[in-house]
Amino acid sequence: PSQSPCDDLPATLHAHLTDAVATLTLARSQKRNALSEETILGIETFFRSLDPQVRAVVINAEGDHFCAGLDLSEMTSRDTLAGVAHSRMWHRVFEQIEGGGVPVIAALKGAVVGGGLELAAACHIRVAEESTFYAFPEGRRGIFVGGGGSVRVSRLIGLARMTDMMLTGRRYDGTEGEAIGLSQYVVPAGASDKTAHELAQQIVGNAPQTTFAVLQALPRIAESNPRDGFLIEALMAAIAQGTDDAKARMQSFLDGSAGKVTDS
Ligand code: 1HE
Repeated sequence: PSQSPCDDLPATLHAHLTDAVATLTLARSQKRNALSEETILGIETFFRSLDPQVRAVVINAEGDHFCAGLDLSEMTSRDTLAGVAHSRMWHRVFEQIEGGGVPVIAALKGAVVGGGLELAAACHIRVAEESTFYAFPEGRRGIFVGGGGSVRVSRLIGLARMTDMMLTGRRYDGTEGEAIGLSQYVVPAGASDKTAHELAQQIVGNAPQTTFAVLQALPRIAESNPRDGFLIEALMAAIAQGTDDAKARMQSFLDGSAGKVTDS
């Protein structure tokens, strides 16, 4: 069954729900899916109103480009303080994507630039078509990243590559992007949405305690000093193992009724 998971979205976003997978589509291809304030707030509305039955989200886009970043036509009207508030608003919304408790997969193609790359970086898995190109045009526009890119993209590719992208306007294509960590997958033209939904289906079958551990504990462990990280890991492992769900899954492997690692 396919239905709308959220009735209150701006015209620049579409959403639908199929079983436990919700899809959010950037639907402003005539402006290359540039992110207006209304669209950013619509993304927040979508994530805040997600039904608890949703176990994975795919963010995809209409047209040839995932997202051309910040809507530059709205920038000129903002003074300094309003600019800070605007950036903090993006942070709040993207934190909802990254920390909302549901795995989010981005299906990328064409331009993934500026704020579009920041949006992609807030997702947990990125599937890029070969047509994808990544860049930070902020340097050329005389501005700086404001949607969390200095933290999230630096973490994905390292400070040196982030510095180079911002100073020189360097672009990476889909294949190069996968090699340096901008996406986890690279797929042929037209295939990102299908692959993203296939991955979502695999995630839906995971135990909730594992999804919780991966989304909530793993990033904290990565930011911790190793001694704290080992402790959080041990606590999280014990909590996951102690669930009836984990015990049932391990028993079904021992009974021979659960798949092996080598099964597809
Ligand atoms: C836009 C935007 C936009 C396109 N804001 N309107 N982002 C950028 O600096 C990227 C700017 N965009 C581009 O470089 C190109 O548009 C693309 C490479 C993405 C696509 O090129 P193309 O030839 O397919 O399309 P186009 O003809 O350039 O654009 C089609 C329309 O979309 C056109 O409007 P039209 O009314 O003349 O048809 C463009 O003006 C419009 N458009 N991109 C507004 N970004 C939280 S801080 C984040 C900071 C940033 O993200 S800075 C990076 C901004």
